[in-house]
Order: sequence, then C-alpha cells, then structure tokens
Amino acid sequence: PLGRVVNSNKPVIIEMFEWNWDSVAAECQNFIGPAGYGFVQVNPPQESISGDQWWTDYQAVSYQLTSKHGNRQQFQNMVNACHNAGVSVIVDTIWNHMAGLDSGSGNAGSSFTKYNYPGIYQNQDFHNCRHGINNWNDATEIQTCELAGLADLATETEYVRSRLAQYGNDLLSLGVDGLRLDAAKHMPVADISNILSRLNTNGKSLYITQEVVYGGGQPVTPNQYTQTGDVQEFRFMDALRDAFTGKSKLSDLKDLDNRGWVPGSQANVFVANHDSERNSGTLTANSPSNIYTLASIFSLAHPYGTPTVLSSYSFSNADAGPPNGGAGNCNQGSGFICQHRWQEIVGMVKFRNTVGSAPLTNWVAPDSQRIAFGRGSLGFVAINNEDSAWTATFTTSLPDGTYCDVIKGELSNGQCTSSTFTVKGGSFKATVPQRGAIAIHTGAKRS
Ligand code: LAG
Ligand code: CA
Repeated sequence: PLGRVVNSNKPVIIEMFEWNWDSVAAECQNFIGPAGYGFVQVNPPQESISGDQWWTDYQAVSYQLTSKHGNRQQFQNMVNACHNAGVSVIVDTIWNHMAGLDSGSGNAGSSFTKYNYPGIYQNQDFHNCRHGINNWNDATEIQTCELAGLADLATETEYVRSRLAQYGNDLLSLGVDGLRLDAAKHMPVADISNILSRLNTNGKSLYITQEVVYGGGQPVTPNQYTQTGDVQEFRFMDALRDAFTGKSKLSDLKDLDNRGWVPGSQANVFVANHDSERNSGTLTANSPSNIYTLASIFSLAHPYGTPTVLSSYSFSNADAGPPNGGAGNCNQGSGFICQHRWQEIVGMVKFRNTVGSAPLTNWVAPDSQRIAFGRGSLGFVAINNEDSAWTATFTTSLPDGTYCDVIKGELSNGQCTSSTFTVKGGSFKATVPQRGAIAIHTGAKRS
C-alpha cells in the first residue's frame, strides 16, 4: 500500500542534500534518530554521468547503485543504520528521463549515447519530441518533450514501466521506505500510478512524495497528482518567502487549506529545496534578519503539510558539488550548513512530534508580522517578524505548569536549559524577541 503511515508519530523529513551514504549512516545514528526526525531523503543513488557538479545525479545512465555517494553495499549499510536509529529512508528517484549528454560514461563505467543506454533502453524507449519544452500551456509538451534536454522516457510503454518498476523493486528489496518522484509533473499521473502498482511493498506502507512544481495557468497541476501520493506544494514555499520578506502579511497564513493548494494531508512542504536555494527564488540560510529560521519554525509549527527540512552546503558557484567529496559532517568550517542541527529547528521537530495532528487554536495576530497560535492543548508558538520585541499575554489550552522555551533551550534532567514560561488558568505571559520566536509544548514541561 501507498501511504504516509511509516513513522506517523515522527513526520519530519530531512533532505540530506549531497551527503554520501557513509556520512548519512553515521548522522542517522549520532544525531538524526535521537533528535526525533522520522525520515531522511537522500540523493539519487543510481549510476549517473561522472563530473563534479551536484546535478550530475539527475542524468541517469543505469540503475546500478554505484554513484558518487557510494556503492550498493554502502547504500544498504546506510538503510540499515538509519533503520536501527528509527529513521526511514526516502530515495530521490528519476523515472522521467535518462542522461541528456550526447555521449559519455557513468560512475560505474557504463558507456552511453543519448537515447541508447546499453542493456537498458534504446531509441524506441524515448518520446519522439526530441527538443526542450517550449510551450508550458501544452500538457503533451510538458510530458513528452525534454526537461532541460534530458532524454524523455516513454513511460506509457510496457517495457519502460516494467524497467522502472524493476528499479523501484530493487530499492524496496534493500529496505527503502519512500520515494521522491523527481520531475513527476513531466509524467502523466496514469503512468506513475501504473508503475507504483507494480511495486512489491510486502504489506509495508511506502511513502511517495511527487515533485510537481506549480506554474500559474499551466494545464498540469499539483492537485492532479494526489491519487498517487503526497505532492510537493511549492506555493507554500513561495507564500513563506513573501510573508517573511514583508511582501505579504504573515498574519494571512492562518488557513492554508482553503487556497486551492494540495490538501494539507497530502502536501509535502519546505522553506527551500536544493533547486530553490540556487535559483534565488526563495529564502536561503543566508537570508537576512533570521527569516529562514523563522520560516522553518513556522513550517514545523503549522498543521498544513508534512515538513521537509533542507540540510545543505555553502557554495559560491551554483554548480559546485559538496565540500569534502560529500563526506558530510557538522564540524565548524566544514562547509556543510547542517540546518537539521540548528537548535531552533531541532526544538521544533520535537514540538511537531508532540502536537501531531492537533488542530490550530487560539490564533492571534495583533500586527501583520506577528502571529501566535496553539496546537490544541499540546503546544503553543509565537513568531515575531518585527525589529522590536513583542510582550503579550497569550491565551492557551495548555495545562497549568512551567514549560521550557524549545526555541532556545530544552528540557534536560528535569531542568530547562533556557527561559521558562508559566501557564496558569489558560494564559501565559511572554516576551518574544525581535525577529525571534518562542515555543512550548507538553513534551518539554518542567513541572
Ligand atoms: C528536478 N526536478 O524535477 C530536480 O530537482 C532538478 O535538480 C533537476 O535539474 C531536474 N529535475 C532534472 O532531473 C538538475 C539541474 C539542471 C541539470 C539537470 C540534469 O537543476 O541544471 O541540467 O539536473 O543534470 C544540466 C545542465 C543543463 C543541460 C542538462 C542536460 O544544467 O544546461 O541541458 O544538464 O545535459
Ligand atoms: Ca516525460
């Protein structure tokens, strides 16, 4: 079955962008599992063209699990290590296309020419539109022409479907728990549905998240893909950028299920992904005034969607591959940004795990850039996107008690490592720092 029940009490995903398999395995055990994340999403593991740029991964050459990130054995070890730490593994999966270079060879040594990948696909397995997508108002062009010049697989044919399912089944046989379907928008949903129906999940539920970038007025829409799994809702990312940069009102982000977006129960949302942080279209870790962190807090606090936290690396050239050959680590100066270890984000992962699907309650927005809300009687957050502190008395249904601020601290050995807030009779007073936030929940209640 397809669904989202794997780790349903730990919904948060980390995109471990360009971390190699050995380093993901270590990080699952050392940090990710203990911190309460439910999933890691890893880079495409199949053989791709060689080269130092990060995007070589998206030019598939074969389905051997030999890549810059490691070999099959290392991949298997990573899955096992993450599982042992209670973390599920989502694999970025390329079903839409093969390499777009005229010719070359891959990381496992396979030679190819465009439209001929020996032993796997040949000319007849690709669509006949052999040019880029020119007209984005035409669904046939979007789905049968070439995204970025990449050889477009004829996913409506029996052979291609069976070959893609064979690859999917190989991943499942290694214990993979979920797939990110790259370029899902460029495949008809019927093709995705057919391929998924061929996967042997052995009763386990497989998490599917589909990359369908919303484009205004276009005929292929995110909402068309809800029958085959979760859908990445890029309008959430854009709305957060606009709100936190002050182009629109943060106070307008209360109800996100009434905007015509993918229903929250099927939306996969993020502040940024590996593409957006390069095309300057969204917030990045370098955004001013702490707004990337504030937006991340919002995405983990608001009930809309399943949140993904991007963990990425610094770059000056947008094509550059990862530091240290992809051996990810969070040491000072490593070049890896390690957003997944930021205190505010880790605090909010536990908040999310505690509040689960509790409804949004007690919303207040005394100013267009100041919001606060509860999650039932389990948690409460306040976000201040102004340059001055905000002191207020908040109404909450949290039980009476003293709670740790999980934005700047945590509950440790019965003590709060930072500020505390005391709820009594349905309210508490707090000062929310300028361009800052506070959050409390029943999982970090001191007394
Ligand atoms: C995706 N989602 O649908 C990935 O998130 C995105 O990162 C992928 O593009 C894209 N789809 C194709 O899988 C990336 C880079 C592209 C790169 C492509 C293939 O953003 O820039 O294209 O991967 O490697 C590169 C060159 C292009 C060239 C193409 C074919 O940048 O100029 O036309 O390769 O040779
Ligand atoms: Ca296609």
